[in-house]
Amino acid sequence: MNRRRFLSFAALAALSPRAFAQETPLVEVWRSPTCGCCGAWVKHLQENGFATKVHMVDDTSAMRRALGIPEALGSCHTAKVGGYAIEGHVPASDIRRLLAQRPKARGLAAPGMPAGSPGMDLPNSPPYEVVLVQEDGKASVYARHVPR
Ligand SMILES: [Cu+2]
Repeated sequence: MNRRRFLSFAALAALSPRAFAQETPLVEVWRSPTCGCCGAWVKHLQENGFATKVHMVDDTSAMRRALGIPEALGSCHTAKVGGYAIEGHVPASDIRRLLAQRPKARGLAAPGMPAGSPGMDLPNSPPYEVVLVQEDGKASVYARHVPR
């Protein structure tokens, strides 16, 4: 192996575990056993290349509080990925953008259970917003989605 070839091989070897981790981040989800739409959201994540680990709990509010998501922005399930909180039916594409941009924030939330969001699939739903929960707990619009 010549020197240049060796260097590029070494660079690849150094990079690849990280690249792999970025491609299949693990999303830890807390949901209740009776929540059907929660299961549909987990399936949406899996279909979009996320690894998932689901914890069944009777009440997700304790985890929501622990992750710093205000109750007013709450939804039916709470999740954690790459040091961020993900509350509710946030689309996988928003989570990918969050992990790529890594803003200083607590995480993302789709407050309530917006019709037309992943796992809440309903045709002809009105647009809904995903918010960025900032470090001080305030929310700003992160993405606006128009369900098809
Ligand atoms: Cu739901």
